[in-house]
Amino acid sequence: MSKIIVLMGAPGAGKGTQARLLQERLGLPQISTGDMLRALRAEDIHSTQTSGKLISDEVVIRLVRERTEQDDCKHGYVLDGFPRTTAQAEMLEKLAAAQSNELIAILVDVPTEILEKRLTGRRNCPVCKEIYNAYFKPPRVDNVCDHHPNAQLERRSDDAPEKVHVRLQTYENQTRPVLDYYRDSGRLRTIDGTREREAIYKDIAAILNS
Ligand code: G5P
Ligand code: MG
Repeated sequence: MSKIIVLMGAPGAGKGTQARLLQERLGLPQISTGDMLRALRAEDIHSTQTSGKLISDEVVIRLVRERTEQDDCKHGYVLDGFPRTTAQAEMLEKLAAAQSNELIAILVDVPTEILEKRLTGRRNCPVCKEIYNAYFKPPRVDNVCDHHPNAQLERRSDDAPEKVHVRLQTYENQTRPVLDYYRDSGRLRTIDGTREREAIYKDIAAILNS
């Protein structure tokens, strides 16, 4: 039975960082609804993302359904940033059943005070998508990717301090109930997300092997 790994966690918890490692090392495709929505380059979606609020369930559910039908998802996949509402979680149950996939939810747990610095300090390489942090993981040369000397790092529009606040609140109001849902059905594993990324990866790999 293939696995659907649902990486849960507040904005800035490290879902994207860990999903990228799982993709590189285990070959499991990373399905990041945030990245997919940004790639659409649609003005209304972009402005909602920038505001820190959620895109409609209908749009996001359609994206996930279409993406998971592709061949590379046959042997499982990693969801990063989905589900974020109870309606999305219900849709995922149906999808998992139809695909005969087992679902494991892993919460990468990080306190709010740390999240704020992680988000406002975050910078991404536009070429390889490597994630840096001005405070915790700066590139060797200021604002330039270590792997792409011609690439200036970019900052997400929703990483501005006032947007970060809205995102954290949206998470509390709309995504917390999803955590409760997985916890109540005995499928939520929680790991301490305040450590180094390799230590966190090790815990995730151990959960997947158990
Ligand atoms: P996204 O794109 O899903 P968020 O807000 O959930 O955005 P975000 O900000 O992408 O989540 P992350 O992926 O959890 O955070 O974290 P990350 O990028 O890997 O790491 C964040 C920072 O922490 C970086 O600076 C990194 O260096 C540092 N860091 C990472 N790991 C570690 C570690 O182990 N140790 C240390 N010390 N530091 C670390 O969603 C964006 C928007 O898209 C829409 C919404 O509008 C949303 O606001 N959207 C959806 N709308 C509706 N439904 C959905 N399902 C939607 N999905 C996206
Ligand atoms: Mg992310």
